[in-house]
Amino acid sequence: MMSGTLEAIRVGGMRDLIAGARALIFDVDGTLAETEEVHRRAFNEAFAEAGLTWHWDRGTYRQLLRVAGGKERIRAFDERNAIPLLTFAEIAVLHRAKTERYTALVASGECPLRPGVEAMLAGARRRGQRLAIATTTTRDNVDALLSVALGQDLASLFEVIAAGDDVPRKKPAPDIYLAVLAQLGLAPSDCIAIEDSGNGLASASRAGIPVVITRSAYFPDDDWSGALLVVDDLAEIGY
Ligand code: XBP
Ligand code: MG
Repeated sequence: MMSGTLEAIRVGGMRDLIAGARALIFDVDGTLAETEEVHRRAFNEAFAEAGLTWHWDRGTYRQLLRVAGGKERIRAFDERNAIPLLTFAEIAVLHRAKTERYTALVASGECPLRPGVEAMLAGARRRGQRLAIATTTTRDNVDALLSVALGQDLASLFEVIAAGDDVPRKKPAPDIYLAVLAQLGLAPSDCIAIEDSGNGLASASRAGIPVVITRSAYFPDDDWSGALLVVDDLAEIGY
């Protein structure tokens, strides 16, 4: 049998499995939209506004993305200096400025949804599947993206949104997914997580949730061991 036919059968079988889940739990950055270039721009504009000489190019940002969470990322970068420049409190102020910049950029339409996302959400609504979000990013960023890229109607479909500092430990720790499961009142096996990064795969997997990976610009080839399915984008699954 041609490999293409096998591939079509495999993805088709997974489509039914995904459609049969009681809830779909979406990551945000890199999954709903390719947001990380806008995050990177917002970080750099906040650094300049604060009078810092820091500038994160794509290569530096790709390395720093291994650290989930903007505040934690800034601290990891600052700690490369023999004597870090910023206190935790100063990092928090800088990160709030970055978030304001990011939400303004998202509001101007900088982050369209990735292919297949809207169709998957509409399909979930038709099937009566519950929807949730489990993300490392800041809640303000989620609200900005959902309202601009999805509109209030589809945004209101997300019954549970767990974000950023809602939990003590960010991805790859399972905390954010465990928080979503608790709020949904569902078992891990009732759900499917949709993620774009190795940190996200580890976080959902440690919570016992099967994971579909939609590869993103900053994470084209992480270690996807243990993923249920890996696609280039959700349009491949097709709803
Ligand atoms: C991705 C992250 C976030 C963003 C930046 O989140 O790790 O830190 O890069 O957003 P996810 P903040 O893929 O889990 O959606 O600066 O608000 O953290
Ligand atoms: Mg992500």
